[in-house]
Amino acid sequence: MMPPAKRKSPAKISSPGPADAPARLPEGFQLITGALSPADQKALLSKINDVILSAPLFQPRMPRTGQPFSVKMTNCGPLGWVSDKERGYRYQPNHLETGHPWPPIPEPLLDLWRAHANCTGLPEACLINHYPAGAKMGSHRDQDEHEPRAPVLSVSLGDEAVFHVGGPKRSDPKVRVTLRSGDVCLLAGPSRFAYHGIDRILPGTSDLIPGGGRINLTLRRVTPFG
Ligand SMILES: O=C(O)CCC(=O)C(=O)O
Ligand SMILES: [Mn+2]
Repeated sequence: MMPPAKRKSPAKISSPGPADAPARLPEGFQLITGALSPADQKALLSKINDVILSAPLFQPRMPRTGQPFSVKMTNCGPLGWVSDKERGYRYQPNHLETGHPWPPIPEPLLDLWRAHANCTGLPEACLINHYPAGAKMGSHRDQDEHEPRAPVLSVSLGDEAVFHVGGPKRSDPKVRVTLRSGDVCLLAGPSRFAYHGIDRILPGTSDLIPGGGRINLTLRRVTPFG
């Protein structure tokens, strides 16, 4: 007979979770696999490349320490999310380096928002993250926005990524999901302020982006509706 299994103490980050309580996707989190066809992904990537030509990717830095992120970022929309050593995390209407207003959000992204966000009003910011192989994004909550009724809608393009999502506390159990090119996910309802991040990129899993890598687009409403 097998000896009784030893009870493990719950890990801080666990996938799928302690043996007696498998972690579940948080309520309100939605993953829409294959939301964009390969042709739609190509068309969207071309529009994002146009955005990057007028609003170049920049290297964000952590508040206070000035440590660089491993992803580069830019934005489109009336507001863009930036971070630097001196002033920290914030939204602002101008590019961090050029000082120019961010270009408009491409229409296909607004169509995705209208189709899936399930809320009145439009997003004001689209953060564009570029992940080369080896880049990651630590666990965090998107909490610089002031309209909790609006979800964060995220679009993945290029190489696959291992995404984790947990609950409102950093110590809540986390579930890992592979995000593939063309997938859309939503942090909505109770999951809107859940901890989440990117553990790693899986190089060579997509040929959408010449030279590889991943682009993630997150649509956000920043100011309250109405
Ligand atoms: O790259 C992703 O899928 C997540 C990005 C993210 O969480 C963010 O930009 O706040
Ligand atoms: Mn986030």
